[in-house]
Amino acid sequence: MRTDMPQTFYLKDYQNPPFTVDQIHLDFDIFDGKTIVTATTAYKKNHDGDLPLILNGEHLDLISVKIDGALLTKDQDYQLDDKILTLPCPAQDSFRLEIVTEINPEKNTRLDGLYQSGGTYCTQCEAQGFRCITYFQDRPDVMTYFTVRITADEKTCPVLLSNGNLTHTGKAADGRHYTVWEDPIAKPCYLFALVAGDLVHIADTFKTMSGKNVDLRICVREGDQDQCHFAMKALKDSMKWDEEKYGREYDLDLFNIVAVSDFNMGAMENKSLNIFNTALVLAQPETATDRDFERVEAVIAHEYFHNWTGNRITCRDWFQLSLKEGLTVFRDQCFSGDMNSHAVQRIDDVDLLRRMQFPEDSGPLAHPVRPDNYIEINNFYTVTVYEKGSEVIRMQHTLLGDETFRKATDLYFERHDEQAVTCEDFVKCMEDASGEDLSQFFLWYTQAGTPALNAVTNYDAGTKTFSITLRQSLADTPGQTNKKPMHIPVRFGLIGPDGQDLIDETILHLKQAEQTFTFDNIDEKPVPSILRGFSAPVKLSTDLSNDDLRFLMVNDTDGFNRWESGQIYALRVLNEAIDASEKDQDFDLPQDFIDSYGSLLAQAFDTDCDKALLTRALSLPDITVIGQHRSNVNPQAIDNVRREIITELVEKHGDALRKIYQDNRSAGAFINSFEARSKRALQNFVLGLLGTAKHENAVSWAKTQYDAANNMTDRLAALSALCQTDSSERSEALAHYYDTFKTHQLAMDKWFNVQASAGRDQIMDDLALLITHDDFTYTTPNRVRSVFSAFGMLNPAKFHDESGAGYDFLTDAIIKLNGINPQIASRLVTPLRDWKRYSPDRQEKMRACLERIAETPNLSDNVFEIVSKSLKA
Ligand code: 0A1
Ligand code: ZN
Repeated sequence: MRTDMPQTFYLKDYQNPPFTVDQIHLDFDIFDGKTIVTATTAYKKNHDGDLPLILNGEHLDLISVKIDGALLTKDQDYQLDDKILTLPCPAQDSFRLEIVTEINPEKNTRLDGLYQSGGTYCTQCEAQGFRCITYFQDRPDVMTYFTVRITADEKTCPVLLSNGNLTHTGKAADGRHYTVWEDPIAKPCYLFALVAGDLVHIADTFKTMSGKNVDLRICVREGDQDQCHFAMKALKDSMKWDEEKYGREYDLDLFNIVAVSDFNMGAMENKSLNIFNTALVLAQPETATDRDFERVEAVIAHEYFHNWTGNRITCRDWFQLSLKEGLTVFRDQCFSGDMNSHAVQRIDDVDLLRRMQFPEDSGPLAHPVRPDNYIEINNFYTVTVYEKGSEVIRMQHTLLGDETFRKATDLYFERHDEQAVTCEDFVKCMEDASGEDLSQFFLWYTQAGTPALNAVTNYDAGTKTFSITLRQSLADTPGQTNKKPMHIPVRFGLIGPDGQDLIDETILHLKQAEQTFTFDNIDEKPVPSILRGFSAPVKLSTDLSNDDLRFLMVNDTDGFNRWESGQIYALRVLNEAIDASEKDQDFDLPQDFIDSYGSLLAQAFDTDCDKALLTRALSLPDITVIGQHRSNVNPQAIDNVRREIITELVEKHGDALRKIYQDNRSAGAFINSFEARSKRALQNFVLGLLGTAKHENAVSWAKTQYDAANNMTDRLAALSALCQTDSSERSEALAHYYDTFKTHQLAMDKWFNVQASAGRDQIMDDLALLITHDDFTYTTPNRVRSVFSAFGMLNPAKFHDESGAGYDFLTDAIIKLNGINPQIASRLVTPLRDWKRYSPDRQEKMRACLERIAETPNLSDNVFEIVSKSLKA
């Protein structure tokens, strides 16, 4: 166990920066093996006393420090440790500090600050990477004007990029050259970026709403250009959408995107120089799935939208991270809905929230959308800050209505442009534009945990009144007890026996622990549709019967609730079956359930069928979702029961399923429309179902599909089905895939992923082969995720094998990665985090693994925080 306790940072300790920065000039001299950074910064004293200037700096070799030209001496004129450089308060109110540091990007496997990816130098400064470049007040409320000069070898680094406008270029000695960049907009240092390397680009232009032309570029490695056109279209669509929906125009003449293969996250919104994981830029049908295309579109939009929600208006401190992330996720979700399908988008967003955020919110690392303390801020780029943060913005949109919400965001952009602000500042704009009092609503930012919402309904035929009583409660979370009732907007409808809405859809404002809402003049017993569109991130329980659910599955006008009713119904059936199996009792799948599944399948033959929605309706809740509704979770047992039920459904509806598969088989040229993608989704869903049920056609159909595939969606779905088996077709397809795609990194990630997530009995042997494969490496996060996240997150039945072998496998990787890339290591702990939810034997093994990690020498703050908090629970 680490004995030195790392520092915890608290929101309540926030203070204004003691010094502000008028401007900074950065000079990068890049050589193979070392980079010299000279930072010349104009500081201004920002307080009355004599506070020292405290500069953050890590992994740096300090060469020299000068104030107004005078060289300073260590220990005499300043103090230095491995994290902080402290200068006593200078006598003058304004002064120029020149700091020279040496860094070694070639050796940087942490992938923050300046590092190298495939020969290209690039930066990642959010949240605190800038301090690995030079000594600076590394905090988002220090905004300033950057000029940057980059000098490097002209042959190996013909392209030299930074933020803002290119102002000078020229030759330097020894075959070197330089560029100078000036960013006219003040920004915090986490938005600084630099790229130097041998890159090619595709170019386009966008004419903004005021008629300005913006040059757009996507820079990639030679050979990858053809895979950039979809991202370029997504960028232009995003720029247009932000103008139309939010009145936001792009503010510079140039917008660059650079794709690199080694990246800790998805992408980064650096001002005018976004840096992306290649996985979220490159997309062409032969190597990217339909899902990849959707993600590229969404993330391109997300980073672009940050230009206003994040960059022009940024966060005062990192506790406010959701100010930019929640809002920007909300914006990208709405964009994707507009580009594709709102109902499908909502279902997928809620599905993600439930599978990932609900467990976080009820586990040992539960934290509010606005956390109030952290050890390592990189651990707080969470689904709570992002996805629940987006739900919190969505609720404000719901409370204000579309028009007033727009007025409120206009006010926000006007009032806070070029400022670093708080979540309170945002909500105040919502209040000022609407006249609403959102003080109770603000609890959504400060109270952790998912509220439980219970609905009890009553119809009185005599008085023709319908009433609904809503009760809310919020469980304790680490550090938070006795929580207050929240303001929960419950979108609500009443449906008559003929399937018609009996009232105009309304919003019930639940503000107290319990409230009853009554509706008069309801002539017949209605079925209530509660929480339409999932209008609040809560766990809803109701007194609806299975008949009611089946009725809503067909009749609800709200697409989300039609899907939701089917899921609740399926969950009930699955849970009964699992209960029976745990008690060694027989269980007969209810005929009503079999029939209602058959009715859903029949929809596939309607000419106007929405196949994307239907595919989701046909999908049974997965092991993770089912597990959330149980205690002493045994994922293997859940998996067995789920497979049995699927097998029975396939037996009962074999003809329909076979016909749906054949009717929807891809044929002819590849089409990338929403309709075509929906059709592929249905086809591949059915193939997966047949595979799970070990249907007699499954292997041969999957192999035929694999062999005929002209796109990655069909190919990977077929390969995935084959990978569940021990057939010769599996080995043949894997070998063929390897031969075909061995030089394409992203396609190879899928080759690893599909094997690591397969439910084969030989999985531990498969994994051992994968991590000793020549193409495996611990230094590329995508490859690491393709094995370890795929296994830990997508393969619960095997990861939680009772032997504990899965836990040990992940633990070894975490310990290894702790020394290579702490951010990636700490994210890999997630599958072990909720150990207390599992069966006692599993709990014991998971806890032992967490302890083994805790005892690792030189444990990083990142891993320490997650592991120690998990163990404390
Ligand atoms: N702001 C980015 C997310 C991001 C955060 C940290 C990173 O490196 C450690 C990289 C990206 C976004 O929301 O897209
Ligand atoms: Zn973001």
